[in-house]
Amino acid sequence: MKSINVKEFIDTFSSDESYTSAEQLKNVMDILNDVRQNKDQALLDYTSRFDGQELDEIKVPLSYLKESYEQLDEDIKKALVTAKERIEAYEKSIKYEDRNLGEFTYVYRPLERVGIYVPGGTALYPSSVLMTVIPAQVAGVKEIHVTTPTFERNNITFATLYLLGVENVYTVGGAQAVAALAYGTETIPKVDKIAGPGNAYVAIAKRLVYGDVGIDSIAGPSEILLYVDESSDVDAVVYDVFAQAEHDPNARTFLLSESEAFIQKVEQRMEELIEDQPRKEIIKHSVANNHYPIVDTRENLIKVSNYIAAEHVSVQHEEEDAIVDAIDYAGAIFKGKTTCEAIGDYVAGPSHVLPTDRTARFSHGLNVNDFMTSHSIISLTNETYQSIVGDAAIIADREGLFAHKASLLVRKED
Ligand code: HSO
Ligand code: ZN
Repeated sequence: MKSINVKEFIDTFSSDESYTSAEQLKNVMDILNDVRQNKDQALLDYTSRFDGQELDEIKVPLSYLKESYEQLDEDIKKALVTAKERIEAYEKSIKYEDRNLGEFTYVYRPLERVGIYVPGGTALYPSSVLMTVIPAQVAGVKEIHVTTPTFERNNITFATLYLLGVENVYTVGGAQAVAALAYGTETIPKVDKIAGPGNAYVAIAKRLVYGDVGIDSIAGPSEILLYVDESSDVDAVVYDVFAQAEHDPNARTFLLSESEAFIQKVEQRMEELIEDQPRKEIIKHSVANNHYPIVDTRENLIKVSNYIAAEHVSVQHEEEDAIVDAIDYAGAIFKGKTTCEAIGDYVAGPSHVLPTDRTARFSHGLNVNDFMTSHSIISLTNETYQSIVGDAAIIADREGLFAHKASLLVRKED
């Protein structure tokens, strides 16, 4: 076990998850340009080249979505409905509303057309469909277009999209999917904003198209910071570490405690349980390279937690209130020994699309308000206008913008 001192940790911890090589950048730029020029044909070519699938068309027939849903077992149908209802209720409860402030009104409007990227390929994530599409639906987005590198005719991603009533689904993944949503093809329309997690190429493509189109965030590998003490349940903590680690060999786990003895217990139990994990190869790789047990004082651990601003922070500690209060930056905080991170992945309510790789210092988890835009309506009374127009005119004069000054003064009453 490596137990790290905080100062040392902050000085030496460098996060290079978002590092993009010049070669990767060039590959993605070539894909973006190709899709921009050759549209659907480029999508079909990449799907054949990268995914080994010869498709005649990109759009998934509605009948495929429907048959996928109909073939689900009752238990998973029920589970998806539970998740859907809880996620909807949460998003409705946090949705911004217009604010009437007298001479000003601040209004929120749903985006017109959004693109959602749903990961596919090696694993299917119906939960990511729920966690991205529902916030957009609650916002009132008029058109939702989903791309996913998923080809199997009957699959749970299609089934979940059917449950949510999404009809515009395209079997295209990677940077080419982002390009299609950003610039439009014969089949896929250009959208206003792209949301949803994807692999490194999707992340690079999202960075590059930003400005032509809005994006939610740049997703990196998943991460958790656990704050534990002698009162925590050793096995529960171990499974929380494994639950993150099994996502990705690059997933990161930070295990913070004031008690060296407790950390040692967890580390030992990890060794005992790791061999029985079905995804042990990924877990071992992740734990070997990206697992950080840290022992220090409360004050220092809070500093480290705010520095890392982890995607998930799980506080399983006798003094959970004080610790949670002291944490300023996190994608989401899971408070208490029962509310584990995995419940948030599926059914708790808030979206599991959260900022990674220290980006929670300046951004937040995906939610209904990311699918809305806002503007102010300014409508001054004549009395207010007359009381401030002189000041505006003086500033216009000093800026040398004389038409501005005239526009102001032409309305001034003597
Ligand atoms: N923990 C992942 C989301 C996920 N987990 C999906 C299971 N399925 C990122 O927050
Ligand atoms: Zn997860």
